[in-house]
Amino acid sequence: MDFCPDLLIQLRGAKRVTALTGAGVSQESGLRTFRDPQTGIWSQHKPEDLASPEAFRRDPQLIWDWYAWRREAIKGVRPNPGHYALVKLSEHTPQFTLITQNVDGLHRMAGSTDVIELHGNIRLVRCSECGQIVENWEEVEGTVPRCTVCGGLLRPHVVWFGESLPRAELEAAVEAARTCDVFFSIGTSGIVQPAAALAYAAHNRGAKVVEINAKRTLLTPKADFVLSGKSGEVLPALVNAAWL
Ligand code: BV8
Ligand code: ZN
Repeated sequence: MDFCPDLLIQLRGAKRVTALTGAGVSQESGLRTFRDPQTGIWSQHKPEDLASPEAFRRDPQLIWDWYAWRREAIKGVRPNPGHYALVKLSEHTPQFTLITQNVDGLHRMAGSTDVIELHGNIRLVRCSECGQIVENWEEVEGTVPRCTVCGGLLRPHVVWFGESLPRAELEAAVEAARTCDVFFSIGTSGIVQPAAALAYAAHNRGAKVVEINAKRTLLTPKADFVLSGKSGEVLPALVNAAWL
């Protein structure tokens, strides 16, 4: 795979690199993206409709079961070469920030540290009343577990549509976008806000925006470098071309 020499020069000379990832970076690990049609009983639901506080209020069991199904789906799933290449990228750049919209935890599993999980992590749940975060809970078919502190219903520790992002994570993400030399947008359709605004924040501060995606997105016309392809193939090749 050949890369534009100017991109390699920008990358080798960058003091600060920030990367934002979406569902596409986990696609080669066997996980469906948000755009991919759901299967089975979930195929008649749009993810956006299920991932909302209103849906949970309306039918907590249905939403609990959807996340339990997704947790089952990620069991045994491993990071792919794209995740590992981002670990390598962090080792070659003086300052690197990884921001993800993914709730699958695969970046951490690949060895990335200080990952900003903007939309939470599906492997954790919290109380919908007192907010107590819980790592281990008893899964009983047909019931939504309750908080041992206040008895409230447990819910996935993720950000639902219509809910604000965790303040510290969002502020850190905006800061990393505004102060980087190179901003990578990897495997994201760039539709969901405010995550989708980060690339533009970086661009407006003079950073070089690099898009890695199997398809064109809303961001493509604005990107300085467009690497079309699968992130699990493009990222390792790029790191090799730049440093090895
Ligand atoms: C909020 C966790 C304050 C849950 C998720 C302004 C304008 C319009 C709408 C809004 C707006 N501001 C706020 C909104 C509303 C909303 C929003 O953006 N709606 C969209 C649908 C228009 N945003 C919110 O509600 C946010 N909260 O703003 O709070 C507020 C509140 C109320 C009103 C106003 C303001 C909260 C958003 C977070 C929601 N939670 N996830 C869960 O997972 O269950 S979002 C979820 O969907 C993911 O985390 C991710 O962010 C998004 C999916 O997007 P992608 O990751 O990009 O995945 P997608 O499938 O779309 O695309 C995959 C891409 O990969 C494709 O481009 C494909 O080509 C590519 N690809 C595939 N394979 C590969 C590949 N690329 C490379 N290699 C491959 N192998
Ligand atoms: Zn509670």
